Amino acid sequence: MSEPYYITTAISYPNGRPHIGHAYEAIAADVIARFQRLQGRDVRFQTGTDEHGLKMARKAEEQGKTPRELADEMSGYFQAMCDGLDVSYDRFIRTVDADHHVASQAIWKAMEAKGDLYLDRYEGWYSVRDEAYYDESELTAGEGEEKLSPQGTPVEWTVEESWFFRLSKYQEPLLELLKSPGFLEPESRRNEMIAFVESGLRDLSVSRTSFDWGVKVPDSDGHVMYVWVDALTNYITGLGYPDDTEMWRKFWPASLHLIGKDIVRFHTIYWPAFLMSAGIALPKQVFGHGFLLNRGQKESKSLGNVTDPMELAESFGVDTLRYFLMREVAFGQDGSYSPEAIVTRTNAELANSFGNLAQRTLSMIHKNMDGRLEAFETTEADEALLATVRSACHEGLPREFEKLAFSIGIDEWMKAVYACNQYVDDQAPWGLKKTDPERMKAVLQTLYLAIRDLALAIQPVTPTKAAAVLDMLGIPAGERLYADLPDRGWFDALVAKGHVVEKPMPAFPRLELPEESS
Ligand code: ME8
Repeated sequence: MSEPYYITTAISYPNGRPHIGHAYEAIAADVIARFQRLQGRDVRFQTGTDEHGLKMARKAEEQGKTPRELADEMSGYFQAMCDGLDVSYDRFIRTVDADHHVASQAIWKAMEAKGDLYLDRYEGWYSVRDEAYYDESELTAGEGEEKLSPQGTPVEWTVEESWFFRLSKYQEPLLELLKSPGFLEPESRRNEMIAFVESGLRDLSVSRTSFDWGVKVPDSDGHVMYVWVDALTNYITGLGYPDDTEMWRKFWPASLHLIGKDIVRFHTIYWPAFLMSAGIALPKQVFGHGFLLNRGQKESKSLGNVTDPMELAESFGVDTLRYFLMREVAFGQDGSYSPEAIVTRTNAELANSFGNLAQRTLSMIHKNMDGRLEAFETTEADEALLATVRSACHEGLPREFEKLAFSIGIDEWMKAVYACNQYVDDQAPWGLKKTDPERMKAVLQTLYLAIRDLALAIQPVTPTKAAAVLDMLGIPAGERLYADLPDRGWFDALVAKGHVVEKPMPAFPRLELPEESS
C-alpha cells in the first residue's frame, strides 16, 4: 500500500483576478503533488477559493454586484489559471459549496460542545483587507489618524455582539506544537509565532452580525462565522468531514498545508486550536513560502505593475514559467521575477543545455544510426557519466524536493545536464562517425540513457515538456516513476522491439524578450 499524501494550498480571495503570487503557490503545490505521485504515493491535492467575508461583500457592493455574482465570476478565473498552468488538483473547492457549509457548521458544533464558544461583545480593531483582528499593541501609525496592521493594511474600530472562541485555553498546547520540530517550516517563521503565543493569547471573535455573507452560525440568528473559521475548514470539507468517509480516514491529517508567509498565524495558531477543540488530529506540517516580487517590488494597482500570470505563461510557455519560478527562488524566501530573468535563466538552462542535449543526441541517432538502437559496450567514461546522472536524478533531486528545497534540487539536476554536455564535447561523437562508428553509437546511446533519467526526474517541474522528451525516447507511460530510475531493462526492451528514433522536435525553443519588455 502506498503512503497517502494530502497537500493543500491556501484558498484565494476571489475579489479580483489571480496574480503572480497565486500562480506561484499553485505551481509549487503542484510540483510537490506530482513529485509525491512519482514517489509512488497516493496523493490528494486540494486548492480553491475563499469566497465569504466582508472583503468580498464590500468589493461586490463597489461593483454593484451581489457577493455571489462576484464570487462566481472571479472564482472561474482562479480555476482557469490552475487548469492553464497544469495544476493537477483533485478538488477545486469553493467555500460556497453546500458540503462546505455542512462541514463548517459541524466543526462549530464540535467546538461549542467542548465549551469553547461563548457570546460576548467585541470591541476592537479589524482589517478588512487581511480579514483579521489586531490588538492595539500590534498597530503602527499611518497617515493622519489612520492606524495600520502589521501587514500595512488599514484597520477600523469594530463594535458588535460576537461569538468568542476560547483561544487562550490553548496557549500551552500551541506552544508545544510550535516548538515541535517540523510542524512549522521554514524554521525562520517559528520564532515570530512562538513570541506571539508567549505574549498571551486572547479569545478570538469568531462571528459577525454586521453583514450576512458567510456561513450561518448554527442556532444563532443574525450571526455568520468569521471568514477564517470557515476558510480553514475547507481543508477537511474536501475529505468528507464530518462523515467518517474512506477518504477522510485515508488522507487526514494533512501532510502539508502550503501557504504564504502572511497567513502563518491563522494556520499555526487558530487552525490547530480549532482542531484541538473539535477533537480532530492536527496537520503534520505547515510551510509558509515567501513572496514573489516584480523586479523587487510588491505588485499593486497603484504602481501599475500587476502581472496576469496567464500572460506570462502565454509569452514564455507554461513549463518554462514553472521551471523559472521553482529554480530562481529559494523556496521559503522572497524572490523576484522579470521577463529578462525568465528569458536569461531558461534559455541558459532549458533551451541551451537540457533541450539542446536532447535535440542533438536524438538528431544524431536519427541521422547517423537510422534511428535504430542497439546493444552496446560502455567504457569507464560512459559509466562515470551515467553514475553522475543517476545520482543526481535518483538521489540529489528527490532528497532536496522532499525538503521542499526546489532550487537546490534543480541545481543538482542541472549539474548532471552540464556533465552530459561536457561529455558530448569530450567524446565528440560527430568526429567518430568515420573513425570509429561503434564508439559513436556507444556515446550516443549512453546519452540516450542519461536523457531518459534527466527527463524522468524533472517531470514534476516541467510535466508536459518532460513527457514530450520521454515520448520521443519511447519510454512507456507506466514506466516513469522514480522507482523505475535504477532500471536499464527498458533500453534492452526498446532494442528488442526495434524502436526507431524519429527526427526530434525541439523541446525547449530559445525565447526572445517580448517587444514591450526589452
Ligand atoms: O490569504 N507572492 O487569500 P489571498 C507569493 N483567503 N504568495 C502570495 C503573494 C505573493 N506576492 N500574495 C499572496 C488569503 N500570496 C486567504 C487564505 S486559507 C484557508 C485562506 C499567497 O488570495 C498568500 O500568502 O490573499 C496566500 O497563501 C495565497 O497567496 C492566497 O492569498
